[in-house]
Amino acid sequence: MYKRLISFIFMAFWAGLSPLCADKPVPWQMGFQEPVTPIMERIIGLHDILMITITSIGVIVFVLLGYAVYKFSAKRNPNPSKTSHNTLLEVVWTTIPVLILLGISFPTFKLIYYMDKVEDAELTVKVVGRQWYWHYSYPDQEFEFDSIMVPENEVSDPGLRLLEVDNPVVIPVNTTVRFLLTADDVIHSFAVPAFGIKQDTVPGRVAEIWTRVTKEGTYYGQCSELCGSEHAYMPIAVKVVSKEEYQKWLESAKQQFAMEDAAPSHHRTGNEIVLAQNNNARK
Ligand SMILES: [Cu+2]
Repeated sequence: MYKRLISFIFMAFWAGLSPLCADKPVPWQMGFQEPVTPIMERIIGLHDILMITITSIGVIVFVLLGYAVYKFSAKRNPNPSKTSHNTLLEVVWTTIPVLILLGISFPTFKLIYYMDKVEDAELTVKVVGRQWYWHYSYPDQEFEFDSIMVPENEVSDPGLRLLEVDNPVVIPVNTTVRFLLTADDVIHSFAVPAFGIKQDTVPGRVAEIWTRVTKEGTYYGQCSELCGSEHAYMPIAVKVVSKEEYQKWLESAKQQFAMEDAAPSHHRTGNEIVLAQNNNARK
């Protein structure tokens, strides 16, 4: 009953918060972003269980501590007991925490294995972290492109400062997508909170994660591994569209980004972005 009540409060909390925090962080946001993948839903479920567990333990310990401080103060208890061992008590206070940890480990491992296993993916997107932007390719479609941050003075919405990019990566809704992740220079990390994704991209290695987004929209994340001076200027934007729209986008993207032997890409370098920011700040 107690547990149900707490879960209800958490659910009400999420429900109340969700209209506020669709897709991107908002000022004074307290909880997670609204989950849009089965992985993130499960992460929040585990978080709620753990929150109940640690809060209960904290309350019990503090109440016991307060009780001991009051009851056994020098004034109220001038002749303290000389007891130094109590076998039963020691067995109990060792066993109970072990059981609690074991209880926590089951749902945790279940979730880790769930996140780890890519079920038959319908689409593969390769993600390469570079100082300081993301590079995406669609190996089955033979095109690739860079995704560069939009400078502060050009963002479409002030809330998207340091989040908006020129070319978001596009994936279809309700489709299992496999991301293959690597890096060209140093370790970066591909993280999108609403998807429950955070994976280091390591030069010379390929990591694999999956996602299945259940709601259309544009979702934002940031590189989450300190990767150099412009670490803060390589956001991730994922646009999730209907399957029909995705097909249309594929056609236009193939034209736009066809694996060009053409001139070096048009993108702004990290330094140019910082210069633009600084110029903007001076104005
Ligand atoms: Cu990075």
